[in-house]
Amino acid sequence: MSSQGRYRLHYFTYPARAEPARLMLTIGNIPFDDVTYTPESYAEFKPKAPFGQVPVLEFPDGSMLAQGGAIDRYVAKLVGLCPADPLAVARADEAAFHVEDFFATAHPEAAFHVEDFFALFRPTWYMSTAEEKAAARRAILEGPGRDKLLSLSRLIEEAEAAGGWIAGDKMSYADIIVFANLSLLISPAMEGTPPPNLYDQYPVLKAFRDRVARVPGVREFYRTHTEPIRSSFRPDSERA
Ligand SMILES: N[C@@H](CCC(=O)N[C@@H](CS)C(=O)NCC(=O)O)C(=O)O
Repeated sequence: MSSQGRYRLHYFTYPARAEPARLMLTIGNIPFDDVTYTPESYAEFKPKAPFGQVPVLEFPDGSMLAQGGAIDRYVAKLVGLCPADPLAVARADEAAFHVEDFFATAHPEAAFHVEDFFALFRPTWYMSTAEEKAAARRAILEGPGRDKLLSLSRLIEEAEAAGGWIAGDKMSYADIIVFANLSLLISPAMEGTPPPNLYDQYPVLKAFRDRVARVPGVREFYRTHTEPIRSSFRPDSERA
């Protein structure tokens, strides 16, 4: 049941698929209940979720919207972070789709053949030892991950030169999604691989991540969400 007049965003505590929506609602000053689950407490919500998964955005009337991408785009429109021009929206999506499938399911054998940058890392979550994970992630970072980071870097460099932001002259949901995924990649959630200083090798990505981290609503969010797992989402000068 939704609390009166407020959105409720259902997700796990960690800063992954729901993080862009959390940030955009904060930027737009839209009050919402950030309903976070542990694996244990999630079991009760799962049967109520439209597709049995989170994130889910629950509207004040109790109806629900699933799929992180749909939620992001709906919230972006609510708060003025969705461009009006169809081509600008396509540019936003181009960048967002390039990065946002971090959690897409891929078989370990297929890890180096998937298209999306973050999907590369998915199989490593299921490796049993820290050494195995670190070795697999290093291989990704030196191989296909590097190519993906370089293409993202080129995309951002060209977009910034053309308009200032990924989809033109205004910040959009694409900037928030790319920021959240770049920050997650170097979060303590990744257990040290990739290393927190990964973007020293990618100055465009480093400057971009830092720039979005300094947007007032974003900075404010991480001043009140101080869990270690979110330390990598802060501006560089405020990272521990
Ligand atoms: N395509 C969906 C995927 C959602 C998804 O994979 N959610 C995961 C957490 S990131 C989940 O709910 N896992 C628990 C479950 O499947 O019960 C989206 O983007 O929202």
